[in-house]
Amino acid sequence: MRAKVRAHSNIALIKYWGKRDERLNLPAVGSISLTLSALWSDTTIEFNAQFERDTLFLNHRPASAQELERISNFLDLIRSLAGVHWKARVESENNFPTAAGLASSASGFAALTVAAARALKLNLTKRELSVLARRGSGSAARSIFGGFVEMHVGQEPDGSDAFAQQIAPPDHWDIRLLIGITSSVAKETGSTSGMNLSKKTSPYYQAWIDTQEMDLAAMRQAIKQRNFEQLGELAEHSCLKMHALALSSKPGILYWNGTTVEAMQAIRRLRDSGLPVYFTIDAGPQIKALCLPEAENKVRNLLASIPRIQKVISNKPGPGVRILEGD
Ligand code: 2P0
Repeated sequence: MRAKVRAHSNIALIKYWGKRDERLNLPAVGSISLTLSALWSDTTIEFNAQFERDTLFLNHRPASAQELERISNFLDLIRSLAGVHWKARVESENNFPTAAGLASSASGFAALTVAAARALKLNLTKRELSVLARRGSGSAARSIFGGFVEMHVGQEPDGSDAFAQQIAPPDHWDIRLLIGITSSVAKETGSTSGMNLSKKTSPYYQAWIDTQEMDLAAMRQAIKQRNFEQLGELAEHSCLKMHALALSSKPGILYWNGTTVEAMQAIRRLRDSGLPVYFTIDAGPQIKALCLPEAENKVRNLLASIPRIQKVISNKPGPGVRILEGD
């Protein structure tokens, strides 16, 4: 029983940071993201009665014991839904650098969820797949869908209403997100431990929770009305607010390097000259610039002119998960 699935990564425009339940991986806030056209994971899974244990290859290399344990625990959830005990062989490849703030867990867990469900012949809705993907990684729930996507915070203790949903399909609005790679070194503090520390120690945590709904409502409106200035201002604000939480944790978490800050300032200078361009940054040092198609070349040249930016990757709104092969 085998399947192969492609899932695209996503970047939050309104960020997720903090959990209300660690065991079920329930977010403390909703979030809104853009699925990315140029970054994806291809995941192949085979369940077989002959396999003695789960095995995992990431980008053609055997995974670490820690990575394997996370995947095995996640597969146990899907196996118990299907009433199957067979072990699996998983191969996953990203077409981009892993673990440096490029949301490899989002595309990886979304692809794994859909591949495993398909291979085990589970007939699940997109909403159910999203709930399941969330158990692997919060941001993965959003990568089930293409275009502009909202993750609902939910209220149920069992997490059944904490799922993602498409706000608008990719062709609703052609905006661009350019990623400037400032470093390909794995980050020191992962998102999960970072957000758990912020919840415990940041004096701003409650303010973050209290103001999120307002940002989500304004972002939904910006997307529906295709109001780029509103989208950009909100995305930059949510990014800085999330990083303020990280910085104000004890000990403080700083995801940026010098090049990240240089790029933030360069983007603001270009904006001051009259071009609508905004930044967002995840739990890592990469810079992401948001702009409209007519500004893409200027923004790409700007990022490429910053000496330590190694590579610029252009994205449009990308598609949702796709089954490439399935028995
Ligand atoms: C986001 N991030 O909304 C935020 C902004 C990073 C910065 O979701 O613990 O890997 O696996 O649920 O999904 C990255 O965190 O965290 C993330 P877990 P995840 O995209």
